[in-house]
Amino acid sequence: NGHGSCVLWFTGLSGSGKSTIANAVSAELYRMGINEYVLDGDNIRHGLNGDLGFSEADRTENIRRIGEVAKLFVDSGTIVTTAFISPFRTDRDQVRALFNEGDFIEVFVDCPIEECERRDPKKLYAKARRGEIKDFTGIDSPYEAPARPEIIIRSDLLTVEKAVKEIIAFLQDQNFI
Ligand code: GGZ
Repeated sequence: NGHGSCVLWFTGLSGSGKSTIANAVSAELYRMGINEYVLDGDNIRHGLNGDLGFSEADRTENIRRIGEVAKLFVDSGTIVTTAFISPFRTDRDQVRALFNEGDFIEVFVDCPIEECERRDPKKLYAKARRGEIKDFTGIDSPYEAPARPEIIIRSDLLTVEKAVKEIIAFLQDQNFI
């Protein structure tokens, strides 16, 4: 139906709003009649990557597999959105290298950790602070912010609607839709 395919690769801290914004973008693409799909923890970490935890090596393998799956979706003509912390720059860059120039769109959901921790929807930051979760991103495991993301969403300053508009405008500007 006459649109291009690409991956919108969301990256950011737990609680930054990646999944919320990714799902809202996908819902809007669906309304526009575009083939879209969301990869997130619900359909990947519980299934394909159910054998992986949160060590550095497991996160790297998590992201590698998700990159390969995203590539299959892009090959099938789908606009795929992914919502994973993907904390390591080299892992994200290796995924980028799987795609044609321009087809990997890194969306940095930039939210100060203080705000993520204040939201703490699943009370995971509180658990990490109490030492009940080890290797929690931003607490005792690193997050490497992208150096040159295609899109930066300050999710503490923008509504979800405004974030969606900005991302859809980017896709239109790049002639994907
Ligand atoms: C970070 C963790 C951890 C640790 C469980 N560190 O807010 P959430 O719950 O829904 O999102 C987090 C999710 C992160 O999984 P990802 O696959 O996105 O991570 S990565 O890209 O780094 O592989 C959080 C939950 O899993 N969670 N333990 N230790 N987040």
